[in-house]
Amino acid sequence: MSDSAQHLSYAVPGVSCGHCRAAITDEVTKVPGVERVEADLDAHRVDVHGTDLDDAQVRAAIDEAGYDIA
Ligand SMILES: [Cu+2]
Repeated sequence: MSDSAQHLSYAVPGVSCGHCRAAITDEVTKVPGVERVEADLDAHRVDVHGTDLDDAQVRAAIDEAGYDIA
């Protein structure tokens, strides 16, 4: 019974268009436990939903996509 739904939120100033959204979604969905990635282009924010998420891995994936977290 280790399942625990989680929601992590990151301020990512560089997220500004559909390309950014696709690049980040591609990378972050590879992280174990991630079920859904939402990139808000106006708020420059990335929301990650899943179970047993590893914050460090999600941050690394956003970095791998080429974006800095504020
Ligand atoms: Cu873009």
